[in-house]
Amino acid sequence: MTDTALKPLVCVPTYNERENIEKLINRILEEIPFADIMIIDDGSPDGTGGIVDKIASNEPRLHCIHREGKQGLGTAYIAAFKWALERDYTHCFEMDADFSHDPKDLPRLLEATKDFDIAIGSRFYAGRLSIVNWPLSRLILSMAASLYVRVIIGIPLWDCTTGFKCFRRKVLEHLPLDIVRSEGYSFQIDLNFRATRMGFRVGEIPIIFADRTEGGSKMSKKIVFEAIWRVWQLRWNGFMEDLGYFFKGKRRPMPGKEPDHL
Ligand SMILES: Nc1nc2c(ncn2[C@@H]2O[C@H](COP(=O)(O)OP(=O)(O)OP(=O)(O)O)[C@@H](O)[C@H]2O)c(=O)[nH]1
Ligand SMILES: [Mg+2]
Repeated sequence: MTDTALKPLVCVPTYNERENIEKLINRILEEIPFADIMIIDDGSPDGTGGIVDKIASNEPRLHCIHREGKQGLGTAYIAAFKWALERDYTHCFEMDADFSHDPKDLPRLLEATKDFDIAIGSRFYAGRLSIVNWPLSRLILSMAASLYVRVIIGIPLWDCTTGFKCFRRKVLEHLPLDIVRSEGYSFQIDLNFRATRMGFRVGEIPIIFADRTEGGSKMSKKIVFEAIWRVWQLRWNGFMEDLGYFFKGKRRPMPGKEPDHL
């Protein structure tokens, strides 16, 4: 897809990714040269932010938000989305810096937003695994998380926690970014839940996901526990919202049924 009317922003949160960042920036710009990149660095002690600034001084497509201290993925993405909404970007990607997400898939996800409002890179679409090198424990955790989310809040997605996504601008304009508080896995679940309830079409595009080879994981027990209880909070919020619709005699938008209602 090389439509000149498209102006995507690839948002990449970083914390200690010095081994990956330069290579990743180059690969993204190779695959999707008409996109800009926004790195959101939380004061990485390994100097990732400084490396980005150095590259950005000669690369106008590269931008960086520097934040003080590790503040989590959720607020990092929200800062980047708000920055994009103040400008004329047509799409925003979410992407990890550790090469788990292949830059080659960026054009495929963008293409998929012709049919969907959010295209998500799915690691186990229709039950088919496409994961390279991941420890069995991580695989089970991720699949179990998606099943748990499907059962409790009923999002019709195979992979609810993936962090490789492309949003059409319209979605970000309507999501209540100021009230989303989720940080890790639950940030992905939260946005998927809110977007599907608003009637946006969320589509899964199979991708091959590889474990990181450089740098260390930031996955923690805190992130897992946050996801477990946040799902119940989302379900409760959804229930209260439905009660509101019921008493007002209104119908809430059906996922994918009224894509142009907003
Ligand atoms: N800005 C910012 N980036 C973060 C933070 N935590 C993680 N990241 C980045 O978010 C992306 C995903 O983090 P990972 O450590 O790969 O976490 P993960 O993918 O859940 O775990 P692994 O499978 O072990 O890699 C990477 O680009 C990280 O550098 C944070 O608190 N702030
Ligand atoms: Mg990772």
